[in-house]
Amino acid sequence: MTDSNNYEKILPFEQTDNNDKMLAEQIASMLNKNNISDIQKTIKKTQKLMAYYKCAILEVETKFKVLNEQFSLEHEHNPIESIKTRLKSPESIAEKIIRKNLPQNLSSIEEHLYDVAGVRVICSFVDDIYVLADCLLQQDDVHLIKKKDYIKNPKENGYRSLHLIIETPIFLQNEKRMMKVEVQLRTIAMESWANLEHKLRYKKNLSEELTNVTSQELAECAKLSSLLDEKMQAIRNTIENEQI
Ligand code: 0O2
Repeated sequence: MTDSNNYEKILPFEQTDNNDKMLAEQIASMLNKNNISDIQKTIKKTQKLMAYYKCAILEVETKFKVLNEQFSLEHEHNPIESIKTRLKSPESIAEKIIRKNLPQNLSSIEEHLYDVAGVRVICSFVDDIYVLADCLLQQDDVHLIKKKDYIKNPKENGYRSLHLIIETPIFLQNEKRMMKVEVQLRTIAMESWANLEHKLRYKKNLSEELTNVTSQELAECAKLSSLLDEKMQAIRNTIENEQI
């Protein structure tokens, strides 16, 4: 699991050229290559692939920004509090490839890893999550690959979020390319719980006893966070029903 704070606003392309190169070199060095020319070719291909994922992130981020604007105009309400994006780190990509026992090459990343490009949408209310997800999935250039509803079915530790793996095109100079993007939709309460849980879980030097106590307390916090979401939604419904 990568640090939730890896989800950041992405920089304009011109500022990320060096980062891209480093990223591509790191990933290429993890793939099985024997000679310099092979390594150079792989670096170039990796750099390209990562740039495509960045483009896909931009496309999906824009789709949500457009929806937010439209809601603001038509319903005088912005469903989105903030959007965070992240490109999966080379370490995380390598860890997943090895853990899942997948072939260590670039096509394997494209074919089997669904979360290299990540877009996280943070909403004020639970209902908005489902409205936004529906609006996104209705778009004719968005194809749903997989949906995991951890809001209706929270994970055992209390983790909640709606996850969508989608495929959407990016349009290059002479090519249309379908790219996979993981979209996570959550409320502010879910985001704050997940960030704290992630930080605490990665404290490696806790005793077993403390780890157990902490897990129970985190589960309790998850229930409170869910209750908070329910109450905020109920208040909003009451106010909206009262409005003439
Ligand atoms: P990263 O790089 O941080 O995003 P799958 O991709 O389906 O093979 P997985 O990991 O079971 O594998 O998918 P799932 O359950 O949909 O989780 C994907 C992402 O959701 C995780 O990313 C986290 O960002 C988030 N997530 C899932 N469960 C938890 C949890 O219990 N706590 C927190 N804080 N976040 C969670 P990755 O893949 O771990 O890495």
